[in-house]
Amino acid sequence: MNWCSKLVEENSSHSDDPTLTIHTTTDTDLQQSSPTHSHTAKVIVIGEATVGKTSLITRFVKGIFNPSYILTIGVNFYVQDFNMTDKVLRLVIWDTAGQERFSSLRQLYYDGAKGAILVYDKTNEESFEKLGYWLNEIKTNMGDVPIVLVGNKADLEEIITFEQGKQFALAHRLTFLEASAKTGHHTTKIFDLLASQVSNQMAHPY
Ligand SMILES: Nc1nc2c(ncn2[C@@H]2O[C@H](COP(=O)(O)OP(=O)(O)OP(=O)(O)O)[C@@H](O)[C@H]2O)c(=O)[nH]1
Ligand SMILES: [Mg+2]
Repeated sequence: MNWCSKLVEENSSHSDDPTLTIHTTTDTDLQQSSPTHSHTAKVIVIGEATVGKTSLITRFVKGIFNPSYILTIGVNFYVQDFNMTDKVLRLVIWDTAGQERFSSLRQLYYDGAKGAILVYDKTNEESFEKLGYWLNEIKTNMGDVPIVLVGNKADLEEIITFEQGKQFALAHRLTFLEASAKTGHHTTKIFDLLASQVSNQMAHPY
């Protein structure tokens, strides 16, 4: 499966709520980018603050890594097209804020989402222990959607082992990958897998 590497565009549009900054893509940009796309689905990237959600997305869509921490305020979103065998699937990827102060926006994150990337940080035990909480949030608010579990920061000395991540994934029937936004390890694969699972689910919803 290939994916179109072009990030369509990230424009800012501000709502009245100062905590909610949504980066949007104009209709014209979308049409110019891929007039043939046949399906669109919203997916979310979720998990504790600082686990690397924004870094994984920007590594994937822009091919860059920023070592500084710039917290996500509210939500950002990105658009990416995936060439499936029979169609082009457009994923609108919502980059959510992990910090607790943005929890009032959570419902907005979940509404209408068709899949999730659930991220923890291999060097941060608490981010792994909170996975059950996030999984419950996803299942309660989104139902039985495809979920890819990602143990990020695989380039650093680990606290959470591959085996621990795998056991959690097996217990909850999740797809599992370890990745590094810094080196790019598995970053494309994460999104390809989710796109493929979302596409299958859309074709066979029951
Ligand atoms: N070494 C290393 N650092 C990483 C990796 N991914 C992210 N980081 C760093 O971890 C910090 C937090 O990354 P972000 O991507 O901003 O984290 P986030 O999950 O989006 O955080 P919130 O927006 O607050 O929810 C930044 O300093 C990143 O540079 C990685 O794979 N390896
Ligand atoms: Mg972020």
